Amino acid sequence: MRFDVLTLFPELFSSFLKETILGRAVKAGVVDIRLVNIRSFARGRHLVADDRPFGGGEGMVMKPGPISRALESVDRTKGRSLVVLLTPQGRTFDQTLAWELSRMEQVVLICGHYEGVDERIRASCVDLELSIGDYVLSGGETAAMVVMDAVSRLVPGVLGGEKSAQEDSFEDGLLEYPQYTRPRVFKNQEVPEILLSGDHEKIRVWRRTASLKRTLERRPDLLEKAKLTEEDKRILGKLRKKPEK
Ligand code: 9D3
Repeated sequence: MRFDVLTLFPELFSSFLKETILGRAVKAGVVDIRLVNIRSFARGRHLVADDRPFGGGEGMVMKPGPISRALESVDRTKGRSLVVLLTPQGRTFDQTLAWELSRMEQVVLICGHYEGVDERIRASCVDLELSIGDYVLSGGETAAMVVMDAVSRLVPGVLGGEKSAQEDSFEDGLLEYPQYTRPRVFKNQEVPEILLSGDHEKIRVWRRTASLKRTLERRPDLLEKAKLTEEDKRILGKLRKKPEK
């Protein structure tokens, strides 16, 4: 899997790439990340990459030329490749999209900044526009990190394989059950007795029930798309009748 990140601020990525799982995946050669500085494709003595909006208004817009030339500098001849523009107007990124992107050989991420990118880039070069959620960021760089983090851990060989990624919360569409470690008592709160019992079947049912309860209480919207077994449906029925349990 290869990511090409087009940005005006490549330095923002350095600690992210050094300190995360992604950094390890890069070292292991499973993921390749190339940072392309858009500014180095700008022209003139001042390498200007942004300009005032036609029609007037606040802020600056990223010029199409530098982004277009940066994109042309990226080798896109080696397999399935997708050009993604990170923008507040995009489709909201989620785990389903993360799986789809993980099946690409190459994802080119264009990070906008200022008020955004000249519309003609979107129209002529972009395959997919992505937002990471309904809040205002100052640019696409942090969004690109979010996308690379979520996608790369699904690539076989990154996290210890697809298997562990599949076991995660959101893969069955439910929230995770609560986790505990030592000590057994912390600030007067005890670890649920059942987790110390050694009865693996009881623990499994307790955890599944806790997952379903949390999802019902906090994210009932997730239950509509969740992969539920007959056992889950039975547990949910009980929880809906006795929500205090
Ligand atoms: C406050 C400025 N806005 C109103 C005129 C428009 C605006 C322009 C550029 C708002 C945010 C941005 C920068 N954001 C991104 O590039 C971005 C983003 C985001 O802000 N939220 C969620 N996902 C993404 S992906 C890229």
